[in-house]
Amino acid sequence: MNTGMENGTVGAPLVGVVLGSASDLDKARPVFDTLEEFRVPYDVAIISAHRTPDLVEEYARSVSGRGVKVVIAAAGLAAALPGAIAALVDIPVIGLPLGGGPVMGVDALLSITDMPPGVPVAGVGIGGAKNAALLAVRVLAAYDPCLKAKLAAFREKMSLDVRDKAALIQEKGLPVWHRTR
Ligand code: AIR
Repeated sequence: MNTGMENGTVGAPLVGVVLGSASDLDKARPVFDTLEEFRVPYDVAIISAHRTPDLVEEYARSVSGRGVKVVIAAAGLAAALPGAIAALVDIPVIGLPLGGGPVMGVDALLSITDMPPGVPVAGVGIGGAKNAALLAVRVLAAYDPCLKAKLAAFREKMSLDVRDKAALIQEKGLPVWHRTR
């Protein structure tokens, strides 16, 4: 667990990141990097829906009291974790299906997206760790003008990067399309 101070972000965690296993850590790394890029405080818990069901409930019961606004829950295989947490909280839960295993994460993807009506989990693609964090940032930015401005700057930089790459392709001699206005 961290308080947010250790990773360059300050304050009580706004995002709770939950991993189904310590073995998921590397695959979830872009979540931490992206939240840190936006200076969003988070903490991390390792909790398995199947191996530590008691911790799922305890964790879920703790989130609102701790001021957590969004949960990102990542798991591979039969990824029940995001849904199990969503069943117990009122805040948005973003499910991050992790690849690997016999069907390369399709099992986790379906476990996360095919929730019964009444218990929504927002899903990103298999291994979509960066997008999971960006989605959490978007949720928080709806209530935070400073974060909204950072998000706008991030999107602008992304757009400029695409144009710069197109310019590089042109330098290589390809007839690149240009907008007319
Ligand atoms: N997992 C753990 N408990 C329930 C599930 N679905 C997932 C973890 C990990 C995979 O099982 O999220 O992706 C393998 O975990 P381990 O600990 O055996 O490496």
